[in-house]
Amino acid sequence: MEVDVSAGEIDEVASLIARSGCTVALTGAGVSTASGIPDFRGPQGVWRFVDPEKFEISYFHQHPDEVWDLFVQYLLPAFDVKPNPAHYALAELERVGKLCAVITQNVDMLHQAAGSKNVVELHGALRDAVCTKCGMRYPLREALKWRTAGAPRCPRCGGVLKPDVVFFGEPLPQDALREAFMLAEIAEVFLAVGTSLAVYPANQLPVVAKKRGAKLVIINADETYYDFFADYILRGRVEEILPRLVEKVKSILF
Ligand code: CNA
Repeated sequence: MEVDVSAGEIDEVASLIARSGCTVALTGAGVSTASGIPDFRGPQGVWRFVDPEKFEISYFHQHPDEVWDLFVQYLLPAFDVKPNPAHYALAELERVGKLCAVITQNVDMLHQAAGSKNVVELHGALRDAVCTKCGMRYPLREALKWRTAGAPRCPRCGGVLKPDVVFFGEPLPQDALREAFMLAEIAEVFLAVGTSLAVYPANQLPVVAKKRGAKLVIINADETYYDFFADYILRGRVEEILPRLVEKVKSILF
């Protein structure tokens, strides 16, 4: 992995952002690896250890106890982690009026913890657990207390609870999806940050943005599925690149 993005590349992208009326960021699991949450497809990602099929919604319904155990093992660390410089840099970019929104595929809520206000959560969040039978919602932390092993059950009807995140094969929350595509349409600069851009339909957002005239900037440690489509590729660690980029934007503005 190359980590040395040149000052010239940072300057060019910073000046685009400083001049743009609306920059939008799409983030993925790579934004949170520096906080200690593994991604899915990176070199140390969860797919090295777990068959992705186990995060299919049909698999969850057949084997809820096994999936909850995996979930606790791999995604629960997300409860006790803190935002890293990448999250803080995006929050700062919004604070200085140069980021319209963060659209995130992450479920860890770290953008909000870092101070970002306009966050669109495309794949749900580790906030609630929802009953698959009666639809009742409970704070996920509470639900975890009721569980010894396997899946927690609904105290009201005994149904299996499901973490309120989007599994493969499930529809995305419609409001979030609509808002995300609307943002992609109005973006003048679109940053795809810490995402492999493998997952549909999130990976169509940069395509829509670019077709509508936005400059597409990909910031990621490894190649992504849409590198061929980008105007700029900043290859390296987001927690290093984003703070540099945002400092440069501020130095242009103020
Ligand atoms: P992904 O497919 O795992 O891709 C992550 C990308 O980030 C990879 O290309 C990595 O090379 C890259 N990467 C990892 N660390 C860094 C870093 N420090 N700096 C720069 N690049 C880095 O994940 P996507 O987000 O693209 O896929 C979408 C899935 C992942 C969504 O459904 C998420 O819910 C899911 N996910 C979320 C979390 C989270 O909430 N933190 C964790 C794991 C998976």
